[in-house]
Amino acid sequence: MIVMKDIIREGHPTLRQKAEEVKLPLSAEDQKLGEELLEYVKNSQDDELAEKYDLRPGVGIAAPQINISKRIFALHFDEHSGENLSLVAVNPKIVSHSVEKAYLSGGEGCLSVDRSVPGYVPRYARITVKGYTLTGEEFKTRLKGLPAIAFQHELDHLNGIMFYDHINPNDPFQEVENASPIDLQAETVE
Ligand code: SB7
Ligand code: NI
Repeated sequence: MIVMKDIIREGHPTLRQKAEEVKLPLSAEDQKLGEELLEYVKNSQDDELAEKYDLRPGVGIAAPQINISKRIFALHFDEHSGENLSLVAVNPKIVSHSVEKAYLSGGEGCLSVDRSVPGYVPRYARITVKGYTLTGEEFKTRLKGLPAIAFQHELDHLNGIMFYDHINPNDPFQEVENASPIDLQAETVE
């Protein structure tokens, strides 16, 4: 089971590497990795388990964050979030995207970043994505709203990119051209 001490933090070189493609069909080891990533995000969103194991809540986690430089991540939104998405993505890709952008008005956080970095993180508002599931089947789906933002945050981890790389350093809250804010009740999404 993944816990906070397994998660590497900014400054660790793995977070800046481009992760390796996963070989298909998935090895038993890579399948287990995907299952563990999904288990982490699910557990971290369960108040009791999060408290018991001292897990910081997150909607997603990518393999490089546990120092495994492979192209695999998990995303999970529980029923209460109003979203309905739970997936492990293997070798994920964005195949097309909107011109329009979106950003979370409260900014983004990251399990690998132990500080708050305020500012707008411009993302594509809508994306069509492709990848493989844990059982090696190809998937293709369209995402918008928070799931689209989260998918891009995780995909960035596979390419060595941190969310704050996208924040305008001179004016973190500068209006983003062609973008709609996404207002969530929660201040900062992690
Ligand atoms: C979308 C996704 C996240 C934060 C903000 C917007 C994921 C945060 C957890 N992670 O650090 C996963 O990489
Ligand atoms: Ni992150």
